[in-house]
Amino acid sequence: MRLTGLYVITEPVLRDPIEGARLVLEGGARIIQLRDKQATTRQLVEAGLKLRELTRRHGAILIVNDRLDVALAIGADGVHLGQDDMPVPLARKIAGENFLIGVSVETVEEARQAEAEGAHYLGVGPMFATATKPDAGAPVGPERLRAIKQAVSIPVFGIGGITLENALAVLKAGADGICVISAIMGAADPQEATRQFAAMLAEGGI
Ligand code: 3NM
Repeated sequence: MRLTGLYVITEPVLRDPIEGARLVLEGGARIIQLRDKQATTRQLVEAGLKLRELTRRHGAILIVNDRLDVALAIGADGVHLGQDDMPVPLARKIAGENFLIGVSVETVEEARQAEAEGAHYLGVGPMFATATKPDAGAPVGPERLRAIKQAVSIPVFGIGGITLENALAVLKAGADGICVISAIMGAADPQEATRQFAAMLAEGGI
């Protein structure tokens, strides 16, 4: 599984997750995360099963945000955990060796710890100001990503406020990929936005 490049996250406030995922998969995205902070467990499972079918058809990786139980139940490839979610060693114990575990980090210390505990990749953010996650801290910027990238050997993704205009700065800081919500799910044409981000990543050598 290739854990680099464009990583697109769903946001139901901006676009229906299934429709959004279909568009970005058709645009070439190969890593999708199901994220819906408002959904009931039942709704998450229903959306997750549909996304599983869709991502499998496109040969794409499916990650579920926060919820290891839902990720396992729908046959996702992995789970993405925040600092207040299930600790990585326990998630690993439940999910087994091959299940992908991504972790949100803000500092070099958190990054080192996540790697030592067995995370497969890191999300570092917020890179820039973002309205999508109101409880996100102050932007840490691409320089923090650079420091984290130098401290760990697992793939590092930048997240938060990333647009076509500022993505290159994140890549130049050493990111293996970028996570995007609003600049794609909130775009008039998510499929075209995905293509533009893919071209940008290619320009950044990813
Ligand atoms: N996590 P947008 S920032 C889900 O910093 C999420 O960990 C963040 O959305 C973090 O691309 C963020 O619209 C929101 O800014 C990303």
